[in-house]
Amino acid sequence: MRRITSSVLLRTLSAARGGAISFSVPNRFLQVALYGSSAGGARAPRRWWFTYGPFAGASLGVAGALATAVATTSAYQEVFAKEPPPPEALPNDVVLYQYEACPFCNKVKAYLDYYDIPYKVVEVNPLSKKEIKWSEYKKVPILMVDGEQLNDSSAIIDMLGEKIMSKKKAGEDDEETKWRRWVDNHLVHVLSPNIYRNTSEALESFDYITSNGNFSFTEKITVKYAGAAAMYFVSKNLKKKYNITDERAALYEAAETWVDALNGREFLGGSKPNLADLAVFGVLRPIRYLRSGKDMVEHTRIGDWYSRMESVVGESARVNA
Ligand SMILES: N[C@@H](CCC(=O)N[C@@H](CS)C(=O)NCC(=O)O)C(=O)O
Repeated sequence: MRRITSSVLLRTLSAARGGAISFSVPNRFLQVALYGSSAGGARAPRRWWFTYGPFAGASLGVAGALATAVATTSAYQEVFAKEPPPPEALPNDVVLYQYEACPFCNKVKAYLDYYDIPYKVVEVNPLSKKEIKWSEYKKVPILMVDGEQLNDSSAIIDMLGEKIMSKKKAGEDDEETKWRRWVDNHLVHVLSPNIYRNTSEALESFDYITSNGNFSFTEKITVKYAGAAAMYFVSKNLKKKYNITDERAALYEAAETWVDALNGREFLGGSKPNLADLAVFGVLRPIRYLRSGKDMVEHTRIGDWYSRMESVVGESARVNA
């Protein structure tokens, strides 16, 4: 415990000193940082059970209600259906090494969930990383597909697209590619300054992180308070690094930019989400039910699209508990 506390404090000091922090300094925290949103992700309620389920037609009598329910549900599912691969293309064994609220991991999960590719999850301890000791690549997500190791969220998604979905990679100038790049180069950098904006939001974030992550009992307590304090300072440096003056304004602007990109379409992909929709949804999932995510939905037009994404991505394809 003392070792963790002092290393956290050391990093806090180095960040607070305001010098240029090397990426490895905030990274140790970033990896824990976006960690553990139980309110979002796969556990988010499936809204359509309420909106389109049998209760929708209750006032029409039993037969009418059932007919309405069946019709509306299937009409809904037709529009918002998942797109599973042909069964013969499904791999036998897919294992995701992740941190629960890491935005990059959630991007991969959004893909696996939407395409209904069953996967197991191994939650990595961000301090010891003992679950990925065998790997030379030390970041998450790592995806093992029938024994083959895939690293880096965007590369993983490209590989899965080619191997399982038999999809050709979109061109560099393609709209989908452009917005996927925007997610990796812009959107993800706006998240940390927001979820650690002030002490109460930093504590809220670390409460999620420690409640849902793979930590020992002592790590949980230490990481919650020391991590929140450290990230509060680190996020100030991240703001400087990415030229963000007002973090909330930057988050709202990103959300509005995305809605503008939709240009009236249900999804960027049209009537079905494409990889950019899945990427934006995936990285926003861990923050959606934190203060920053609630503010974002309240103050921008992104909520409708986000709800559609929640519905269409549906239940998790994760197979282990
Ligand atoms: N470009 C990578 C970034 C992955 C990444 O930075 N993951 C963080 C967790 S959110 C991590 O593992 N950091 C560990 C470290 O930097 O040591 C991707 O898209 O997968």
